[in-house]
Amino acid sequence: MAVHEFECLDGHTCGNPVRLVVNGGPQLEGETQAERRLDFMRRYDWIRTGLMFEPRGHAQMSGAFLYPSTREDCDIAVLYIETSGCLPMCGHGTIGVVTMALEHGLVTPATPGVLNLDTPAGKVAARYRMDGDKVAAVTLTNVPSFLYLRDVEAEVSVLGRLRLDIAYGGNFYPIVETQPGYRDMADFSPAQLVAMGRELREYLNRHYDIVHPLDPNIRGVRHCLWTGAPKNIGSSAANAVLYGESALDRSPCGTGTSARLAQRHARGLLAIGEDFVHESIIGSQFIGRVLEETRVGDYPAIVPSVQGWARFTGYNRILLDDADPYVHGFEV
Ligand code: PYC
Repeated sequence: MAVHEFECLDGHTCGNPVRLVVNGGPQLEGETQAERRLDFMRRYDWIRTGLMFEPRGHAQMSGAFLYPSTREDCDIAVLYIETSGCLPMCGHGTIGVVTMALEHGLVTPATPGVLNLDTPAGKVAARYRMDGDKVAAVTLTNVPSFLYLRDVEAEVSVLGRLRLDIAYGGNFYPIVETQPGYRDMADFSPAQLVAMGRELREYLNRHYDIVHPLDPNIRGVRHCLWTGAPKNIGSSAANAVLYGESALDRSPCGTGTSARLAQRHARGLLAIGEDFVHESIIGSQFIGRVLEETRVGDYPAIVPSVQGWARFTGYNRILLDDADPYVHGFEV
C-alpha cells in the first residue's frame, strides 16, 4: 500500500480544464515522445484515471506532464492525458500547459517568444504574447493535418444515415455538418450530443480502419465533432466535441479545429491565410488559420495554426492512496 502524491497547476483554456502535473509524474522509457506515450499507456494508465476521473477529476478533465525533450529542436516534451486516454496531441491542453509553465518559470525557451514542444504527434511550436507577467495569448503551429476520409457513411439511431468527413488534426475527428437528419448542434441537449457522439464513434471504429499513415499507433476515433451556426459576432462556425464517456469540450478544441481547417481547405472552403474562428459550446473562441500546404504520406495536408488563451486557477496537491477503493477513479 502506498500513497502517490502529485503536485499540479490547475487552469483552463477557454473554459476547458487543464491539470499540469509538475511533480510526481512517472519516469518513462522511450527514444521518442511517441514511444514514451506507449510506455505510459502500458504501465501508468492508473495515474491518468486517478487524476482525470471522479472523484479527483470529472468528465471534462484533461491534463499533461512535462519531460525533457527527445528532440534537438524542441525545448520540452509534453505527455497528454484526459478521460478518453493518452492523446497524441491536445490543442487546448497545449495552450494551458504553455501558459502555466511560462507563468511559473518551469521552462525557458531557447528563443524568447516561442516554446517548441516535443509531442507524441510531432513538433508543435507555441508562439506566446506576454502582458506583464501573464501570458495573454498562445498561437500553436500544430502538426500537419489532413482530410483522411470524405463522404463516409455512418448511422446513428436518432439521426438515421449520416454522411461525414473524417479529418486528422493531432487526433482523428468525424465532422458532422448540416444534412438531412442533422441541422445544427443547437437542436440537441448536451446529453443528446454525448449519446449520439458515442454511438457514432463506436459505429466508425467498427466499420472503418482509421490509422495515421506515418504512425500506426495513432488510430481510431475517440472524439466526435458536431457543428452548428455560431452565436457570437466574429465566429465563423460553432462546434461541440465529445470525448471520453460523457465530456463535451468547453473550449473550441485545438486538434478538432485543426482537423476542420484541413477538411475545409481540402474541400476548397478555406484559403491559405484566411481566419476561421471556431466557437465552443460555451461561446469561447479559437482563431484557426491554414499556414501552408504540405503532405503526410500520400495525403495532401496543411500546417494549421490555432490561437487561444488560458488562465491559471490554483495549486492542487492530489493524493492517490492505494487504500482508497476509488484510488483509480470511476466514470458514470
Ligand atoms: O483541444 O485538442 C483539443 C482537445 C482534445 C480533446 C479535448 N480538447
